Amino acid sequence: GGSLKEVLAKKIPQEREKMLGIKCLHGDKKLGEIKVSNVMGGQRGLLLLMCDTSYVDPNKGIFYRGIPLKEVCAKLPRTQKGSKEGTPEGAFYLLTAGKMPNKKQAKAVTTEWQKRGKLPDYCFKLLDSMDKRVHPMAQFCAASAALNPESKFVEAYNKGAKKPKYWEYIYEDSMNLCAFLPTVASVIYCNIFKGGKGNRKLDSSKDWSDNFCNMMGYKDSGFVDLMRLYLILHADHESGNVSAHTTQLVGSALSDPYLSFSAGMCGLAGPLHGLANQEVLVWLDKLVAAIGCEPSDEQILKFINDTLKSGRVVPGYGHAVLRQTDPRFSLQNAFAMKNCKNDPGVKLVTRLWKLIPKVLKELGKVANPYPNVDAHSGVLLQHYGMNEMKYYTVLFGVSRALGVLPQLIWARALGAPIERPKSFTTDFLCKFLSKS
Ligand code: AMX
Repeated sequence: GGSLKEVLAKKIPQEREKMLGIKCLHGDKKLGEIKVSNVMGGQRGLLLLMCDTSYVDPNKGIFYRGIPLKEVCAKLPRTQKGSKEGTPEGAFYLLTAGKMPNKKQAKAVTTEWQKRGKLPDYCFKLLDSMDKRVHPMAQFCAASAALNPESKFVEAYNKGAKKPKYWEYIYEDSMNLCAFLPTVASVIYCNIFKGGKGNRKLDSSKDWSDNFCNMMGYKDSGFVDLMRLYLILHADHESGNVSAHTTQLVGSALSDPYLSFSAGMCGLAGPLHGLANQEVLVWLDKLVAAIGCEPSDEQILKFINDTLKSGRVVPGYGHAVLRQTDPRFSLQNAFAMKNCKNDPGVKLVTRLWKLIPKVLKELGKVANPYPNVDAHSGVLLQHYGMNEMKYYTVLFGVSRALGVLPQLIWARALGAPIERPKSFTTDFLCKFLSKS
């Protein structure tokens, strides 16, 4: 059989054996040393986590299951009539199974999510009762956690399911959660920004992205294709980032996927993580207000220097790992060049790409002067009329499910234990240092 679950059922025993072998044969080998600065610096630079769904190479960019992101986008099967993009469902298959799906396999995920997507009434009630001042991300986290009565894992665990079987229930929960997310996210959007109006029913002729856009009130097929691309690009980024790692950490306590994902999303809501995409638009709005939509190079350079002089960073530029233009930026720009190259925001972002790296390089301290994913996403969403910046991180969150949930399935499949790093007191450190 070729269903995703069957592919997993075949692959998991092999991977288990491989891991066990590595652990038995090489468990004592050293991967590096721990410096005080690593510990005091947010664990930066330590090889502490294993993650096979994706990998970020400083120079070569982002890989999903070993395939460069650009190639992922090019090769994902086009399952929707008239669409020029692959589907996020296909990306989920790739990240979970470790293999590029064929058209039938990608389509099968779409069909499964249509079937599983009927959101329980109590979740609608919860969302409808939310005060509009509760941030869209806080609503998203609350609803994700509140879906936990749906958990097949909890049910099986309480009935005494055995550890080697855990992944099957985590898989079921992950599939159901993905299926629920477009409805959850679109209800939040419509409740906050459209006075509660909007369609709440999944249409079985539409894929995951099309249903999501449709329920938010967007019918333009160009916007749906943008959403497909957006949801593919933001899905996975190794396992050390805050949202992925939090999901893993909470999942390691055997909290169910609804709770684990919700915890990860609480982290995504921070301004140093998922919230950064709205900062870029705020800055671009200021730029346009100060020097207009088609400023000269000199005017732009002066504006950038003023930003830096005021002690602020240029938002959308730089990265903790990447040392080249973020492929997610390039892929969005390629989409923009094909679909809306005359949009004033797109033109401005494209011009800035030519100007900002030079300025940042001259500072001499910026490790990566090139644009990241957030430098582009906002102007594209605005092109199609989605102006509610406060909502953008929810789109990121819906996408991130496609990465962190496969990571969770695999963690249980491989029997990853509860995470529990050891901490030490400052006193201990001082005594240790005085001896060394
Ligand atoms: N503009 C101005 N200065 C910058 C800069 C930028 N875009 N990026 C880095 N620098 C500065 C840093 O502030 C730091 O200065 P300091 O020593 O005076 O404090 C110096 O360059 C060295 O920093 P770094 O090693 O290059 O970056 P980092 O790994 O510490 O941080 C990041 C990475 C993304 C937080 C940083 O580049 C930044 O603040 N960028 C702007 C904000 C942004 O775009 N965030 C979104 C990140 C993408 C994402 O993950 N969602």
